[in-house]
Amino acid sequence: MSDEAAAAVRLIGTFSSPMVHRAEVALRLKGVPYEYIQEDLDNKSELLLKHNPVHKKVPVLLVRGDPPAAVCESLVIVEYVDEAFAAGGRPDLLPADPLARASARFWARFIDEQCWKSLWVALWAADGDARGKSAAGAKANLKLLEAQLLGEEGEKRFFGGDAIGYLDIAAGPFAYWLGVFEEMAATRLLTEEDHPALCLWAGEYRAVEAVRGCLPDRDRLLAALSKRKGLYVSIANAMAAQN
Ligand SMILES: N[C@@H](CCC(=O)N[C@@H](CS)C(=O)NCC(=O)O)C(=O)O
Repeated sequence: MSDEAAAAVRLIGTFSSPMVHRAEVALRLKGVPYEYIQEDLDNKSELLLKHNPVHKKVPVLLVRGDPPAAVCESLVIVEYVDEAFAAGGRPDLLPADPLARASARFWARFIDEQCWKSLWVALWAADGDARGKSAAGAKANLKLLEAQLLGEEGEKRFFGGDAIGYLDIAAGPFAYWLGVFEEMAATRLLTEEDHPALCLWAGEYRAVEAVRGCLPDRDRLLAALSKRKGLYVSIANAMAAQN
């Protein structure tokens, strides 16, 4: 895609969203200039509802033209950005090898479908028994993910090796947002004792310039997320009821 087309990229998001963070990191790593459109999730804009009528959630990436095309879902956006902005010596986010790509996608799906669910119930469910059971599952899930950082020659800096990539972006919310959620819920799930490699990775991830440049101020994030605590509890209760 040309630089002119890249300049037309707009991201609908909100600063407190870990899923929007994924999209921003992908754009920054690829060196794609973008305009950020701040969304108010308590009063959703026509623009968001029009372009993500299915889920009505951020992030949404608007690309090209009038009317623009919309790409929804954080990991779909990351893959789109990787493919659409491949030229010009930009770094690849997904590995080149098909097996490694499949593996990265598998673990990203594991993060979204299993890890977050177990973490969410462990952090927020009203039922103490459900919280306790889910905490054990969440820690075990994090341990499984952590094992992906251990290569044949020892611990890897990032999931794909020496350079940050797709799976790091998928797991990125664990490196910053999870600590804030843990503080709000007064529950520790990701610890240096249980997950030393994942904690080391989290430090490496936060230190990457493209990541550092779009991490929100922690106090501001804590204040914004705290306002949504009631919503988190009701989502976790519904998840616990399905188990
Ligand atoms: N699976 C979606 C999840 C997106 C998501 O949950 N976005 C939240 C903010 S983190 C949102 O827009 N929430 C608004 C709502 O649920 O009404 C993705 O990965 O993009």
